[in-house]
Amino acid sequence: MRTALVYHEEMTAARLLWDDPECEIERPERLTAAVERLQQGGLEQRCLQLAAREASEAELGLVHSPEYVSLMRGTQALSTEELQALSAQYDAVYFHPSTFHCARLAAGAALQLVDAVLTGTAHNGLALVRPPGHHSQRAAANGFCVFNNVAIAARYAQKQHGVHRILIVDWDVHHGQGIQYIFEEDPSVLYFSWHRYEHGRFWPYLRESDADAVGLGPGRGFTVNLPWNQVGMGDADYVAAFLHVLLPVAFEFDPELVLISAGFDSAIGDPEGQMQATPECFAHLTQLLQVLAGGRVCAVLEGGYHLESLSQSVCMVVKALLGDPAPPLLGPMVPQHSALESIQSVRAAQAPHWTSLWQQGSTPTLSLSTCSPERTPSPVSPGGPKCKAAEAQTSAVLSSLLDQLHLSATPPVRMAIALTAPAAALVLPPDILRQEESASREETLAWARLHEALTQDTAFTALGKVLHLLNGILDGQVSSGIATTPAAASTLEVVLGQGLSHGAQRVFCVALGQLDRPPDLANDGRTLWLNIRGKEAAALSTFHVSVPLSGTTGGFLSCILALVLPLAYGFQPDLVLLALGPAHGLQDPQAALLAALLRGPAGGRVLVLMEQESTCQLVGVLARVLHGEPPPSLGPFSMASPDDLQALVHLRGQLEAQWEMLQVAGKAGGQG
Ligand code: Q9C
Ligand code: ZN
Repeated sequence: MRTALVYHEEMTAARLLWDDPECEIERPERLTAAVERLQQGGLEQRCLQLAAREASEAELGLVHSPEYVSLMRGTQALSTEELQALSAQYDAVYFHPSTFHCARLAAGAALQLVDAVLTGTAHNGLALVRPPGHHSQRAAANGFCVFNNVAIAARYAQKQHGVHRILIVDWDVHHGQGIQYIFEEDPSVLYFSWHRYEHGRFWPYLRESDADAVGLGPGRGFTVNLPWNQVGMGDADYVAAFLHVLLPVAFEFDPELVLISAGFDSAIGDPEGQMQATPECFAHLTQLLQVLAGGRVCAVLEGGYHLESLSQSVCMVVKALLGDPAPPLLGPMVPQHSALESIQSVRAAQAPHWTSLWQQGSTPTLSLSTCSPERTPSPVSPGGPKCKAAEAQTSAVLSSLLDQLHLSATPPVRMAIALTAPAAALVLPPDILRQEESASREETLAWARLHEALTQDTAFTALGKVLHLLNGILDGQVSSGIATTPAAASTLEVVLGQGLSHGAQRVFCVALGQLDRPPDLANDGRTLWLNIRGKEAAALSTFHVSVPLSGTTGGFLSCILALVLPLAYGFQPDLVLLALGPAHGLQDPQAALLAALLRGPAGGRVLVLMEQESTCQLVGVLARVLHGEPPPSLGPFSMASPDDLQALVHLRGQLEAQWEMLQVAGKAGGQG
């Protein structure tokens, strides 16, 4: 895993030379603060550090007019008064004698990053640049941006490296109208932007920033705008936007390269954005994008004006790029009504162009608390639907602070694997631990006694190893693990019991194949059980859900994005168990994608339990994704079947009142 970090100190040279309250936030300290924080966190040293080069004028010409490039070249020789006069020709722009040099370095840094990733020198990377780029247009500077770094990088990747489809994800809080204009007729570049919009009352006040701007001519459907109409959007809103809008479309598009217009003015504390998303959220957003394009993700800095928030968010993105598990999201995971309205409107506007958006929003008619024979318990705060007692909140805050102390440190071992039989054919990265140790005989016996199947020789040995692995995860020694066993069902039951009694507040259990929910499992909100298999879609209770396994890539993806991950992020487990039972029916790339995405919700704490006879191939694939490598491609996109869609809509209808991360509409009965 190699992550490139492209930077050049000379990009700190440009600065505002006169009084302008609108422009003064775009300061050199933005870069120095971020770089210092990366050094302090030991992150810079883990990256492949590259010094930015200047983009050539021919390269700038991939996007900008020759006249505009000449005009910018001329700024190097202007007096302060002349610079100020030229700046006034544009909206929210200032020039400095070093601006041209800095802006060429900024564009060049993006090109170098693309070169490193597309030649295989690095797997992914970040370019720390200023001036930013996404507002800049063919012949105009705008919004602190001079050259459109990301747009130039996209055209360069296509021309120099023969890349066909590129996804640009613009998570800056402003609309990158420059990128939109450059690619609006081009179906080879999918541009996604969310932005503070407030029904058009926020800068840059453009009608074409709204959700109904979808691109022009052959580019229709390849511009995806998600306008936020209120400030205060947070982690739940951002994750919901990715799960319900960006990722379905992105998988269907199947990009070969992902460019991120990585502005951090969309993070908490930023004076421009006024949003609430935590720095940790940006690790999750990055991780969610790393399952695309074979992990070829290039992030390029755009905005971000609160130095502390900016620096922390940058660190989170770099950690995620390096493959470290993302810290858990600890705030309430309930999207805001206004966010759901925005999600609904962009899904409606894009539905004609993307089959992956065809499942309709549904009316939450059947509430489980009224239709289920089982009582709906209050789950343990904060990980579940609606429990807002004041004391519970206070103790939850305290315990999550304590959790954070314990959980935020990255475990020394990222991935351990405990096999029942030696697998010589299994080739793994060297820092994956092959665990030989077992839990003590007493501990193992105490659990084995409760299950006939576990007293048998191999099953008992396997149980000892599984318990040791689980304890390592619960103690924060190991992040994730894989264990094999000849008795998956009983072992899973023991792991659940041990997990819940030794430190885990909530466990999310995803069971595939012939594995039933243990009959005596308490329905106390501490275990969320999801079965993927069979024919039936049913929510047997708020905490017991069954969904069929789809045969199509579209159906499988919808199941993960529209059901599994919303439940997982809404539940906020501190451990995920992924159990592959007999006849689980998953293809290797499907299992890999599921495992990669399940690293998110529980801070990377994933334990995979597999039947002993699972192939070496599957064990290896899962080990690598849990170690942080990108999953292999699912293969060509095929539409979800009507039955798949019906199952998901049915489950959403049953569950969305309790699990609000499932919602895709602001009002009952909305479509999209
Ligand atoms: N208070 C970037 O983030 N001023 N550019 C808006 C609203 C211009 C932002 C005024 C903001 C430009 C790259
Ligand atoms: Zn911005």
